[in-house]
Amino acid sequence: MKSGVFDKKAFIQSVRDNLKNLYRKTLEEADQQEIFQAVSFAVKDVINDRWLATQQVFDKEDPKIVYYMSMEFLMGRALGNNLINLKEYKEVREALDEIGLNLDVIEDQEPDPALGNGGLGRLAACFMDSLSTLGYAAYGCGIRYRYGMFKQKIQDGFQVEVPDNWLKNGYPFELHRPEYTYEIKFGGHVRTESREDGSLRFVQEDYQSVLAIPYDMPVVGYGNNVVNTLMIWDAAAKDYFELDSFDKGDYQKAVEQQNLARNLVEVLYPNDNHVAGKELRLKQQYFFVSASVQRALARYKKNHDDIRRLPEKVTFQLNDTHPTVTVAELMRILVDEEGLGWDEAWEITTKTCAYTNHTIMAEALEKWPIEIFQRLLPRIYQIVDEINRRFVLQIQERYPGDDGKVARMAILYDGQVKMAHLAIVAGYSVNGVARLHTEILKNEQLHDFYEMFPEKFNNKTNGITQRRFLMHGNPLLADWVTKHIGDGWITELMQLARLVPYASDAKAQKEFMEIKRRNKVRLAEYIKEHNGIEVDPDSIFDVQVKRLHEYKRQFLNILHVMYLYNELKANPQMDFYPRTFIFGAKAAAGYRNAKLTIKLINSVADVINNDADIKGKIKVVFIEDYRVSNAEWIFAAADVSEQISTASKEASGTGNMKFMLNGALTLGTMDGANVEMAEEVGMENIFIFGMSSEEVIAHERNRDYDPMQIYNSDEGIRKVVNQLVDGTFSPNDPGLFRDLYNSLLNTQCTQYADTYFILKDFRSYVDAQKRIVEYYQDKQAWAKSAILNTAHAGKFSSDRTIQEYVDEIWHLDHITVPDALVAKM
Ligand code: B1H
Repeated sequence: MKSGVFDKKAFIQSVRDNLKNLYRKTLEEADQQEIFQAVSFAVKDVINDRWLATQQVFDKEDPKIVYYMSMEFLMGRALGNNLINLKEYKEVREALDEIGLNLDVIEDQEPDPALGNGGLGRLAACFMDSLSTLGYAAYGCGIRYRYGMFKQKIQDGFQVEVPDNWLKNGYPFELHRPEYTYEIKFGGHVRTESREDGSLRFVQEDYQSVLAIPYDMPVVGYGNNVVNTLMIWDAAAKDYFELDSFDKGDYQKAVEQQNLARNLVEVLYPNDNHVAGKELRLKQQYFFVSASVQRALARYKKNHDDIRRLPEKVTFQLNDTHPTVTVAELMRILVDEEGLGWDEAWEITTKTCAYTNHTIMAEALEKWPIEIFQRLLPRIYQIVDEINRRFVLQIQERYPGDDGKVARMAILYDGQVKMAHLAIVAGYSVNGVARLHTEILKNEQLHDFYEMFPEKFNNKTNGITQRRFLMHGNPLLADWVTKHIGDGWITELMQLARLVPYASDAKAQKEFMEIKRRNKVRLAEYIKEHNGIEVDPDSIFDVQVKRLHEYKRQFLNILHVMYLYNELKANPQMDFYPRTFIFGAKAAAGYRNAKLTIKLINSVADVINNDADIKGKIKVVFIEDYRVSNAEWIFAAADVSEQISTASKEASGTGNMKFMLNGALTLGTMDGANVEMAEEVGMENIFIFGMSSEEVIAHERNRDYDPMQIYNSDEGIRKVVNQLVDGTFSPNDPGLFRDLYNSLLNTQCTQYADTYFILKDFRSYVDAQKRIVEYYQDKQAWAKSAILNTAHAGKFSSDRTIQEYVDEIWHLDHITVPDALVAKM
């Protein structure tokens, strides 16, 4: 199909043709899934013209390319987003409407591609959107997991994990590219031989190999014809066909290789901010890294004959330490295959790789046992060993006699490979993801490295794409914004500041809150349909949706709900504004306290929602299977955004930004990007509570926090804590929540009682909650603050973040794809 002005008739014809070719069906015979497929193929046809044209521009202009290396890409549904970015959303909706089809229903047929856990994976997806929209050449490099993030079912209040078979019906937006297949080698041993010139050659032998086969997915830029590529790798056995021959000596090996290929890309590890440390995970890492680096270098070598100039055209951004073997794989190829000397190869590598840190949580730091690492990746291990040897010499030269430095900084130490150290030593840039986080990295966690390489450290505060999280998720508000300030915000979110004058305008306030109400009704209907719970759209929607983790303190939130309930029970006549507490969260399958917290939320919900005494003034809802697609609706409907992590623990957060953009008021700690949000919106329009990161860090250092003191002296707190074990919320099994109780008070059970300072921050949280309900009842004040939140969300566009990466780290060339080129396809 031709580009340019969208042709309704041609589009519908394309849908009909697709139905005929795919299913031999007419429009009338097809079911909704088939229609989704047919519509998607029609959209892909439009995309492919732009995709081809973009590739032609790449070939002609030879721009520098960023390879965004990530174990996770939490893309969410593509159909609606692609239509938005093609600027065809409304037109396609109308065209489908004319033949009796509803785009909402069709969009709802698409599985959520959930190849990621939470913030880290979703950030990668937002970055891809912004890279295309800003016109930069980029490849996202990852794994095509057969099963993505599990589907969550709630049974009897407990989380049950169900496999996410997202490829079941075939995924229309992926393109199989077997012509870019590469071989990946695991295990065996390294033989050293001499070359004629006397130099050494390293050959891996007796290895097992798998084939890496890429699937490409288009990433459409907004209204600019640019289509970048997400390349995700599938695995296949190499000697598949040789399996038939029993007489072949290597039968056993062939079987093993087949199993390896089968297991490798089977499933995403469902951990957020926590490493599993499983051997298969390391295999996954090397698998996609090796394949991606090979494809990147093949592309480079097609147009360039001097490998020394690689850093001028290629940069690898490491999304956390998970793809850090990139460094060693690049060294291997440069030294072993390109025949460069170590120093030359190191010079290139250290100008090509850059590292983003996403967390300070100790349990998320990747350290591999040397035994596993060496056995699985013998040649890569030799290279890491040499990098480490040279780095240790450098430390000793800089800090003579300081063994502590070596112990703290070496890449190989205590029988472990420390991936963050490798990434920092080899990277030309090390960045944190919010200002506070970067400062903590420099002053605490990575202080030794900061002292040695201050020039590498920089901050890139995270962002989100407004195309998905406002335009697609909240069309009513998007149209309202456009009505007031035009549509420039879609690609320049700072323009939202032009809404500021409307914040004090009575008519604008009324319209804004009316839109919020309609979005609350939309969510209430979703909740009714999926949870069977009635919620009142005129109550305050107080929302916490994010991965379940102790540091994010969903526990604090639900303890406060219990506290409010106690107050209301004790005094049913009290003045009480109706509140709906909405939760959504997946817990890692093996994370016991997290799963128990889900059960607690559901148990509290059962008791409160069914207690006639309180007349429905408090409702508690746990939304099942929180994911990108329902998140868009949830953000749009929130009044209060709960961002209540223990200060210093949440590196940035990005959900916080999505709520802000949609006009919710934040109730949060001074943590992560909340700090910068407060700065943008002003302290009058945000509700901050709790300890500062300095206070938290000081208590951790001094180990002087005693939750028992608080428990003993505060009756209200004591009551809710006791209710965890007195059967109030689990009459049939009063001991059910004992572990949560212990996590607060019992040093026998956890290393430190109340590790995340829940009791310490409790009173301050209660107080902030009080302030926020009072404020809500001043309709005008609230509406003004809500509009100001949207108006000041401009900084938090991932477009701004990506532009900073480009200007300060990647130095990419801007590209344009002219309409005329697209039309020629
Ligand atoms: C974030 C992770 C993470 N930080 C290990 N770290 C994982 C660590 O599977 N693993 O091993 C998976 C994920 N995820 C998040 O990144 C931070 O907690 C957020 O604060 C931040 O906003 C987000 C994006 O930078």
